[in-house]
Amino acid sequence: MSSTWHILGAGSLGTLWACRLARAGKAVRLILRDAARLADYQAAGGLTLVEQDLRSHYAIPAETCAAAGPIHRLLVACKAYDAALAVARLAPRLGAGAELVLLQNGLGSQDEVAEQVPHARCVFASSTEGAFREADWQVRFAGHGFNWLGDPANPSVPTWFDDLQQAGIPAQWSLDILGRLWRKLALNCAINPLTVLHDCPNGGLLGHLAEVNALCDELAELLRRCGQPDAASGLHEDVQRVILATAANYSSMYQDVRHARRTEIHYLLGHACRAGRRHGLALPKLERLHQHLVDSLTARGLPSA
Ligand code: NAD
Ligand code: KPL
Repeated sequence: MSSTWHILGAGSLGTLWACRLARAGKAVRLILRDAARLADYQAAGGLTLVEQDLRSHYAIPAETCAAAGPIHRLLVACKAYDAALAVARLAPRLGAGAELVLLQNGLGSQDEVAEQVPHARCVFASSTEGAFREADWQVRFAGHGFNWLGDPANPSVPTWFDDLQQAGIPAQWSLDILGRLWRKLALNCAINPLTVLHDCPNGGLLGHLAEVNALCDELAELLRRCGQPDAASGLHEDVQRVILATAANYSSMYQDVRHARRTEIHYLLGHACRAGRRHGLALPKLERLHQHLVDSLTARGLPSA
């Protein structure tokens, strides 16, 4: 079985992972959207990773999804709303025993992907690393953060897990990856939409703590109802800690909106509201927040799902 890392999506996180794996001598191949993107990439001659103003260049081979040949190990680094369709196009190349690592934030996209490849193993990841695109094929790494990986269906650690440590990718295998993803989703729901609606950095929410706490009440109740009591425990304090620790930063959703990019609302606040409805749980504050956010995105001409 080939040990090549195929990386689907050469955006911020895809580039960060691809460059670190290639630097450690691992076999890596990028899968780009179409022939035009592939030609553009080939003209650029590779990916550039910028770390503390140190630029390194990696001429990683690339192909489009239309290429032939089996894929055994796939890192899915698209946005949550693109992941299932992108994987569906690769499904014929993903045979029995294939393993996917899903880097998407929020919840819901992991199940959508798994439906496309029922015979493959899907490892979920929750990442707090930060990277952003400076130019085409060039990504800056913020230089800190961590990755938790786990498989709700299978506790055994994948054979390739040591590759991450060898590549300097900070990671731990988690036996409670769903709890981790739910906790991050709750943090994102309590912070990100309010930063958009109040047009402020994370620290601006210190002036709206009653509103933040009321959302945390509903989010904690939702987590408990969804069988995630550990993710609910200490949520209010954790949200305030993150607001203080990232006071000068703008949330990822704020930045998406500012740059007129589609947000992942469907897999964050949208997922929380859908889960509440499925459990017959009234979440009036989260539902109102969701509606205000949808209205705000629509007014800006951005997708609201
Ligand atoms: P991004 O937009 O920078 O990159 C996504 C890439 O996927 C783009 O290059 C896009 O062209 C590509 N893509 C989409 N559909 C494709 C297809 N069918 N075939 C090939 N390529 C395709 O996104 P990102 O910031 O790297 O985020 C990826 C995921 O990681 C998101 O869910 C995000 O929330 C999560 N995340 C990102 C960061 C970060 O710092 N960037 C941190 C934590 C989590
Ligand atoms: O993850 C975040 C984001 O901006 O998406 C934090 C910093 C935790 C704010 O919710």
